[in-house]
This record gives sequence, C-alpha cells and structure tokens, in this order.
Amino acid sequence: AKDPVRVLVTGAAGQIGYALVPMIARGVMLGPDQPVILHMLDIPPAAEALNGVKMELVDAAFPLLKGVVATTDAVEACTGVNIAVMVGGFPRKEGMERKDVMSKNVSIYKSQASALEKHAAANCKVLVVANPANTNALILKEFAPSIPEKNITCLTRLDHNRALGQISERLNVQVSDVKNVIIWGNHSSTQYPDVNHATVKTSAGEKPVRELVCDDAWLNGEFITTVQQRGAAIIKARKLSSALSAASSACDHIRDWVLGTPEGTWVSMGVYSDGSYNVPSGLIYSFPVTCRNGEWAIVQGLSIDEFSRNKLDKTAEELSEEKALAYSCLS
Ligand code: NAX
Repeated sequence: AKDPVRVLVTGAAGQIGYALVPMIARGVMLGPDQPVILHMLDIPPAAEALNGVKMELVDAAFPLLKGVVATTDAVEACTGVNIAVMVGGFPRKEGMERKDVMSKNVSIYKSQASALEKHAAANCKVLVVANPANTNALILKEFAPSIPEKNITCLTRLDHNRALGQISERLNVQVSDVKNVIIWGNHSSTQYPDVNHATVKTSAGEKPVRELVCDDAWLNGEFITTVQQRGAAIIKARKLSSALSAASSACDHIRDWVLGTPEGTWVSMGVYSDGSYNVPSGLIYSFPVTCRNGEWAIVQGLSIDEFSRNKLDKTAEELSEEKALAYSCLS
C-alpha cells in the first residue's frame, strides 16, 4: 500500500472547503489508490464549524482517509504537508477599497508562506485558490524563497473548465470531447479564454472549434464575456459564489499536475512567468501547460494573432498593477 499523502486545505470551514475535503478524501484529487491525511486550517471564529467538518469526515468513513488534523494554528496545519490548497482569504466586503482587501490578503499570504516554507514537506506543491489568486500566489512565492517557484501555482482551471463547458453546450457535444482551450492571464474579468487552438473529437477526427462553431462573432464576443463573467452569474443565481465547480477544478489542477496530462492535451494553470509569449516575467500568469512526472511546462510555439495579443497584454497589465498594489501594502 502507498504511504498517505498529507494535503492541506486552508479556509476549510468555508464553502469551497466543504465541497473540496470530501472529494480529496474520496480519491478524486490523487487517485483511488492513494491514501490521504487531511490538514484543515481556518481562523478562530470558524474553529467550531471546522470541528463540525472534521466530525462529518469521520462520519463519512472514507476508506482512503487515514487522518484529519483540524486546527487554527498555521504551523500545526503546515507541518509535513505534501500538497497545500490555499482557499482561505479575506473576502471583499461592500464598501471596501481594493487596497484594503489586498492588504489583508498580503498579510495572510506572507505569514502562511513562512509557515509552509519552514514546516511543509520538501517539494510541497502549492495551489492558491483564494482571490486575488494570482497575486496571493505571487506573495506566497516571494515569502517562501526556499520553495521552488515551479511549485507555486494558482487556480484558473475553473475558468478553463467553464470554457470547455460553453463550447460543449454550444455544439451539443460531450465536454470530454472538447480540449485545448486556453485561459491566459489573471483569474479576473480580464482573463482571456482563447479557443484558437481548441479542438473537438468527432467521428471524422479532431476538428478545430472555430471551424465547427463557425461563428467568429460569438467566439470573439459573447463566449469570452460569458466565461469571464461566469463567477458573477453564479453569485446572481445562487446568492453564493461557485463552490462545487471550484472544488472540482482544484482537484483537476492537482491531479493533472501530479499524475500528468493526457498525451496531446493541455490545461490552464497560473504559473510563474518565464517570459514565454512575451508575457512579462515575474508575474503569476495563466498559461497552457502540459504536466509530466510532477512538473508542468508551458506549451510553446502556439500562434498568437493580433486580437489575442492585445488580450494577453491587457490581462498582464492588470497583473502588473495588482503586483504593484500588493508591494505597496508591504511597505
Ligand atoms: P468562504 O468565505 O466560504 O470561506 C473562506 C474561509 O477562509 C472561511 O472559512 C474563513 O474563515 C477562512 N479564512 C479567512 N482567513 C483565513 C486565514 N487567514 N487562514 C485560514 N483560513 C482563513 O469563501 P469560499 O466561497 O470558500 O471562497 C474561498 C476563496 O476562493 C475566496 O477568496 C474566493 O474569492 C476564491 N475563489 C476562487 C476561485 C478561483 O477560480 N480561483 C473561484 C471560486 C472562488 O470565488
């Protein structure tokens, strides 16, 4: 039998946490033969609720779940973890300035970076979900210099999956037959969902999405805005933000990173930019990546037309501004 993998979920008493921890305990994230020990962190006002989640995990009698740590102490939570899914953060409340929200999250991610750096297992893989996800991941990277930068990522897989879902609905095809959409940039409304290299499996082989949809006005307009604004549409409908889809996508992100992407398929991940596609280096930016042996690599050589170039640059600009704002909160 395999040794258990320790998985940290911060903000585990929240809505995404409640959807995510049972998925991890069922093997959705790391596979049906991989035992796990869950480490759950939340803040003292949520301690009782967190304990309730722990009680339910016990009650569910998950065969793969070999232990649960539920704590409000970041050091205890981070000790020995192999995977860290950072869902906890400070939400934007009505009337709050962007800078105030950023400042709260910068301080959370700065201190949790130190706890991970000192206490996590060597080669711990980190996924930041909490918003502003790209910039929180960047702060975490800056304050955990001994964690390799390749190990620090943020979630744009939900946006990626939303784009697959929209194409599948439009063409009335199985979502599993659609692949290779790309989310470029920030997990925000400036993200660019790109279908220029996406394909659909048909009885006559793989066909480009553009050829099948045959409606560039829709693909360059409503499709993009629908994906960009899907989070707001969910809030409007549910009066709560996306939770099950966010949790499921977080599992997809880690599973593909650890176990690899299928041959010929790429996924979107927010990763530390190396200047690929002329995206400024030093940002956590969402790129198309393939994964193998536990490492991601940015897909190279894709053609970028002028429409796309403009969108790649716009979302990079926003990330540079967020980075500057985050740094101004440090001083
Ligand atoms: P909730 O407010 O339900 O849960 C957040 C939890 O984090 C709460 O239990 C809170 O007590 C806890 N928390 C706050 N500060 C903490 C700290 N310093 N340490 C540990 N825990 C702390 O929010 P939920 O709906 O679960 O969303 C969580 C985060 O995910 C939010 O920042 C949200 O914006 C972000 N999202 C990101 C998505 C993505 O694709 N990257 C999509 C979904 C989601 O909107």
